[in-house]
Amino acid sequence: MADTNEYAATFDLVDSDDDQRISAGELSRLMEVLGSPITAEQAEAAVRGIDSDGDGLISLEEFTAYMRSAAGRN
Ligand SMILES: [Ca+2]
Ligand SMILES: [Ca+2]
Repeated sequence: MADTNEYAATFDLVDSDDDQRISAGELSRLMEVLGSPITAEQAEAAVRGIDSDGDGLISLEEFTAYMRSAAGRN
């Protein structure tokens, strides 16, 4: 069982325009839906923290790496 697929389902939910990248805007919409709205600055900072290749967007690969390290922390 590849846990990439488990994260891919979450990734697809967040990626509302289906371009296979999560933008700061999509992240900010997600947080609003989850009931914890964040500012555009906070969303951009969060994307920067997850974006390892510096293109300003979160790919599934970057998202998976982030979720794995976040899961390993607790
Ligand atoms: Ca997207
Ligand atoms: Ca990236």
